[in-house]
Amino acid sequence: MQKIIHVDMDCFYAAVEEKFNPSLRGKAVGIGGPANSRSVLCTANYEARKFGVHAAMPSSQAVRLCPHLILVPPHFELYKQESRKVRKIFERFTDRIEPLSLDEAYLDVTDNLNFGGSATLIAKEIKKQIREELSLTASAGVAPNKFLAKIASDWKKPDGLFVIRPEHIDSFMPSLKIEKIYGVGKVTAKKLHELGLFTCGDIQSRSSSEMTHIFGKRSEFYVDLARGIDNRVVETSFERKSLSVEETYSVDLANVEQALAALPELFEEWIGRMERGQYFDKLKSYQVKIKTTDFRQSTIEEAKLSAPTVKDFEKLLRAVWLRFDSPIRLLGLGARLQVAAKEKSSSLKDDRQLEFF
Ligand code: TTP
Ligand code: MG
Repeated sequence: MQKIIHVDMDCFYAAVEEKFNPSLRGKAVGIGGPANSRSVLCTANYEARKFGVHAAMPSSQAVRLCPHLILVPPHFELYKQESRKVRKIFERFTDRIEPLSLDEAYLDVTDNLNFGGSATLIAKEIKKQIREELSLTASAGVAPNKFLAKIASDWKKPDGLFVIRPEHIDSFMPSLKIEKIYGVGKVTAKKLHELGLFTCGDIQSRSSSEMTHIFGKRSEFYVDLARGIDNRVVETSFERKSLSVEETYSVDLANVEQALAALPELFEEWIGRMERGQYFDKLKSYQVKIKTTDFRQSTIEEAKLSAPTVKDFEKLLRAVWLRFDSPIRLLGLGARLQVAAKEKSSSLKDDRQLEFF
């Protein structure tokens, strides 16, 4: 039986800003550009969330909901620095750590026999050290697998600790909403609702052939998750080889001008993810991909070791456009990253590896 802790920092970027600027404490804070820009929030503190403000919301809308909201531009270097300190604390308890982003990681503490072998006591101690040494709060989930540990860390946010014991899984799962299942996004959830599936219990009650019909090849994985079973291991040596974002447009981009106009929004998303994952240090090249309305596709790539600008992407887009010079339905931006020589084969049951161009 594995013992997994999932730790997720509370309103991480906002909490770091409050830490270094105490005048923000107790006030509603959003991290993002000014309300008169087209910026969206990276996150908001819990004070602001009371007004319905949340991550990915346009700053302009956030200020309408919460007029006294203080908008702070993001300082990624600061978040990285605090993230590294959190990681150092984790390393006191295990070397089996899988970071998911700057503020979130799985820890496999199965082999840590201190604290009487109690993962719950380890989680308490981790939270305590983060609070005392870094003046930040984290929420932790303790469970026999990654899926349940992640659900648990979210259960009592902020500053929460929630434990799902093996003997409680069978009673815990049936009422759990399908939206909580790993990999089920808004679109899938909507489809499942239309089929009358709202909870993990609903999934459990359907026959396996019905579920195969719905989920296809990944059916077994999802049905297992709905029963609280997850055999994925904590991947300490996971290394991303590339990072891409792409968009399929409901209205085709008819000419290069329209494609260029669509580029900044994708660029924002791409750069945000590159920053959050600290991937610029490992950049080898950047790419633009297009797919035409008649499904021809092409990718153009340029070597670069420092962060490309939106202008750099524009240049590539103009160049790749000439290959077909016809309307496109899909535009993608990507990066190829350096990987260390030693590589471990990793489980395919992880969406992050299906994302490459
Ligand atoms: P989350 O853990 O999703 O959010 P959070 O830590 O701000 O709040 P919570 O207490 O609910 O965990 O994301 C971690 C950080 O990642 C967050 O502080 C900012 C950044 N982020 C973005 O930049 N854009 C986004 O859309 C999201 C969801 C997060
Ligand atoms: Mg968080």
